[in-house]
Amino acid sequence: MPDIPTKPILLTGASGALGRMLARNLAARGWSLVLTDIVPFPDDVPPGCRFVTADLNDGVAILKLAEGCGMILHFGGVSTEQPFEDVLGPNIRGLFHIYEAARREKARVLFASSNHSIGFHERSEPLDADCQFLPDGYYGLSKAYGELMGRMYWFKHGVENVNVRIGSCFPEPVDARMLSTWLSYDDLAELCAQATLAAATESCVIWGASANARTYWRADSRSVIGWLPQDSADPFTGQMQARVSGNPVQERYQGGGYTVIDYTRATPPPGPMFSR
Ligand code: 15L
Repeated sequence: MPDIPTKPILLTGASGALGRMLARNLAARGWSLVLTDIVPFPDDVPPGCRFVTADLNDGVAILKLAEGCGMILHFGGVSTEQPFEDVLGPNIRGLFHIYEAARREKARVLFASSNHSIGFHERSEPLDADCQFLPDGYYGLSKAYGELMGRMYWFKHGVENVNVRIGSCFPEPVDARMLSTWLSYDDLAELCAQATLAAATESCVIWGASANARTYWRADSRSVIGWLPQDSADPFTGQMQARVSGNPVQERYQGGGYTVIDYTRATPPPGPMFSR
């Protein structure tokens, strides 16, 4: 398996925390990257990369950026819970532009999905990647839509896609929930590299979490790309296990703090919605 892709990679959301880390990591492997974001790239552009400012709402700009690329690492768009109207353009229309570009270029897509597409599953309920979507807000709903769009483009147009349901990708876990959901930067970078280099992926879903003993998540398609996380939140258990919110709704569900944003129920539902 060659370890340098034959075609350049388009990385969206390049100016965000994960985009900057991936740009640095993948460029250091000698990869050629087209970086894009709606805001300027805050660092020096790494060797072998070029940066172009673009809005995901602009379909023509996205088609142009993707020209000649064999892979789109899609980290762009709204990355936290926001009002519906703010999510709509970047995450719904923008994703359509990404998939149309992939279709034209015969490129593969890695979609940075999120645990918030399934955030209203109970923490006590271990999930396989084929579980029901249970979004915990407009952001999570846009991620469920993104995964489904990938499925549609695979079956209808043969566009391969790897949907990474990211838990919490930060330099270190910062609370007790992240002892279950944490994904290290190195594990994410390796996942992106292997998703790019894999011979074939079809349309698949991988839990984006390191090897955490307290994980909520089980079976997924990681073997399709040969990815095995090397890091773990376990060494942070002592420091983090007492860092809980005290909010029973937040502590009940996998999506944590996102589940209680604009939460208006007087009483929570009785038990797990789906038993798997
Ligand atoms: C996400 O999807 C967000 O992008 C990130 O900022 C975190 O909030 C993360 O989920 C999480 O659930 O910890």
